[in-house]
Amino acid sequence: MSNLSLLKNFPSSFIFGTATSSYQIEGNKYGGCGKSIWDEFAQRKLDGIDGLNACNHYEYFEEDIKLIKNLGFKAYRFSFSWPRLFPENNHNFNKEGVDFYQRLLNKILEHDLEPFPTLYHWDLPIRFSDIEGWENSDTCKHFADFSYFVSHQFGDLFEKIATINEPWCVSWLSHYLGEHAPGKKSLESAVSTMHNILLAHGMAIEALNSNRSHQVGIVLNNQYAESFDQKRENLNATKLFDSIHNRWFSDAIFKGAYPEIALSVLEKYLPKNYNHDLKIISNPIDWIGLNYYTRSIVKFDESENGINYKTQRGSLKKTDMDWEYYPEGLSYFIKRIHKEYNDQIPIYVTENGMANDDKLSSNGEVNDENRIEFFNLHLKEILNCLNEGFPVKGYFAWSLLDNYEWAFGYSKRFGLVYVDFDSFKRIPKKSYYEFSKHLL
Ligand code: IFM
Repeated sequence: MSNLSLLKNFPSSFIFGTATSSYQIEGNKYGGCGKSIWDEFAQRKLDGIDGLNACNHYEYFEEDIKLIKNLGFKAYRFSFSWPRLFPENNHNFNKEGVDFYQRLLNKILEHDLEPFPTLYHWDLPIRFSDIEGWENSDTCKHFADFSYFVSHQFGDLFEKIATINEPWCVSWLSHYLGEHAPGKKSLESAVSTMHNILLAHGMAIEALNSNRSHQVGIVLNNQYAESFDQKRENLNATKLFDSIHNRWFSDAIFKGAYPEIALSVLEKYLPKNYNHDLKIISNPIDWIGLNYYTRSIVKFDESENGINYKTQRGSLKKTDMDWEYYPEGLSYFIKRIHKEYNDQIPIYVTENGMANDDKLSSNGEVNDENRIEFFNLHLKEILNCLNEGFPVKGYFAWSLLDNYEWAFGYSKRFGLVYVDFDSFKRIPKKSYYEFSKHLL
């Protein structure tokens, strides 16, 4: 049986926290929240299973912050909901929404936790669909205004802030693979979004810092790319996958350029002035967030559009998402960021965790041994990185609560805390107690 006794070996300055996002937990039927692209996508593609109630964090947030404190954690990563703050249009803010985040931030600080807000975790207000959402660079300008607003309203209550959560999901997963809102399946749409979401990030840095000085970061989801075998065609396919999934975003942010191998296929869909935008995209950041979950096995697969690869799962132990446990990938990316991109940048593992088929037992407990094993394996990798001198500064478990897992609705449980979605009762799982046992 695994345990988390390795937690005692982390330096006291290391920040343990947990992460959530607005649409996944708040419940958009509360507090005057407006509709987002996810509400529309849920009606169209997910049989109406949406975030209307989610975990009702809007009403239960005080209990949730106490749960984080009682874990022994030091930080809370959450996101601001753009449609909650601007439900109707881009000019009139929702006072209830502003009050909510004010109360939330005050509660976080009252419990001596560090807030780690994110400006965008996928709930784009539905009105932007009229202008094709992130495919239109006007959305970037509106996002910069929104960023300024957040800094102006709440900027005295936090130091660090992330602009975008997982730009690959916002673009490729949502506009090429069609699995997330808005559910498009077009290479052209995906590439416009891959560029604009980064432009929005760069413009947000300027907007935030024009109000006051912040420590700004961005959160990238890196997925380890393993070639199916050593055949040249599969090795090349793996490089293409890596450059679209991972390097596109990190090269642009740190080097102000897109990787050649991805450009050879995607450049024709980029706007003419993309090199000019890359100067904004590569505005300096103060920290980088790394979300890490799994690896993909990559094979050559010829396609007319040049995306000549397909991915498959390997034979390693899997989570309830059918994602393989591959902890080695986490230290691989920590080292890669440090060695290939920026040896000064503080690295935060802003998400890591697993879906497990958790069941509430008759005595009211949730025994999620698998999750303890998963955390232990990944934390071991981080500890090794720390011992080798890599600047990893924090680790955020995904997630505090079981919540709305996007296209999977409420069927996948990622929480340290079990949620009964009818009564909103919160029940800490065994993994929760395992963290608190060693951290408190
Ligand atoms: O639930 C998501 C989260 O919103 C973004 N990162 C991955 C998590 C698990 O799929």
